[in-house]
Amino acid sequence: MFKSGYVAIIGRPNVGKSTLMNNLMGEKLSIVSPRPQTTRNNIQTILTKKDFQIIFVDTPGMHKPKHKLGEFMMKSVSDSLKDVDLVVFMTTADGELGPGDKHILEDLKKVNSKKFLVVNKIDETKAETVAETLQVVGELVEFDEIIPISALNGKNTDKLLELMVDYLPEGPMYYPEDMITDAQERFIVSEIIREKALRLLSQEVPHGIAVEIVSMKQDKKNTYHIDVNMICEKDSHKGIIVGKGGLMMKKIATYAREDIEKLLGEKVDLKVWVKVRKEWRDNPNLLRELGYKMNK
Ligand SMILES: Nc1nc2c(ncn2[C@@H]2O[C@H](COP(=O)(O)OP(=O)(O)OP(=O)(O)O)[C@@H](O)[C@H]2O)c(=O)[nH]1
Ligand SMILES: [Mg+2]
Repeated sequence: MFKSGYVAIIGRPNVGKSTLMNNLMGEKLSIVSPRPQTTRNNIQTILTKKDFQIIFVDTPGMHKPKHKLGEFMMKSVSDSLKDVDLVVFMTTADGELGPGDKHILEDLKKVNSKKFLVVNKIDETKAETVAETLQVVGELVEFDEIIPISALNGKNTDKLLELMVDYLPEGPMYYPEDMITDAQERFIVSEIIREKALRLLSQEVPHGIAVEIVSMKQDKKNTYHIDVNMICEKDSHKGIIVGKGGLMMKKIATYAREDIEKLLGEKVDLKVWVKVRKEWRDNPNLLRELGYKMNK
């Protein structure tokens, strides 16, 4: 019997959702950083084996939106919960629940699909705290399975995958077997650049950054020439991104280029320009242009 279905991974920002999806895929397809609100779009990846196909949906961390971009992100999460076969609610073991988690759990009660509770980062938490968290959360919502894991070092993730397959319905192959994501190459490239900015820049600057691919072309030698705009919100932020003597910008571009070359398997010539677009996170037209489109 061939099984297939959609598995959405939801939870607060920074709990490790994207790390888990990458671990289950065995490939880095969703960007990861120590900063909350790294993921901004639903990222779909496809894991196909002999007897199953899972479509994972990595979602933005759930939070109270402070601007239109945040509203887009939260709409993406609620969209991900429609028509999925299984919802993985991920949290970390803090022993008690913050208001963020409580809010998500209330939403989760209304969801009809199967539900797993996954407590992540057990590599850095005491076993007692993990047990307390499992109990507190388990009392609020009924879960089909409860699994403590470490997405970072892969502890229990094989077990989690096995359980996911157990709960999947019989179904068709939705995507060709060699397809691992439905995301466009351009999108992944822009995300890689944003990830480097998130990791290398400090304070509030990285949250106000978007990356726009201006052009991406291959020459006769197969080298990719990629021109991008890095959008930020303030002139002062532009100064920080560029850095003294352009050093910060160079660092971001160098790290990004290395990853993009691995992704595309070809040499890459990457040019980045920094542009200021005041309050772009609240500007519907700019949001749309940058790919944060609210459908309906
Ligand atoms: N120690 C430890 N760190 C982890 C684990 N899983 C993820 N992390 C780290 O937690 C941070 C956040 O990971 P992400 O995967 O970006 O978290 P996320 O839930 O996707 O975050 P958003 O996209 O912002 O919602 C990164 O620094 C990861 O390396 C884990 O199992 N153990
Ligand atoms: Mg993420």
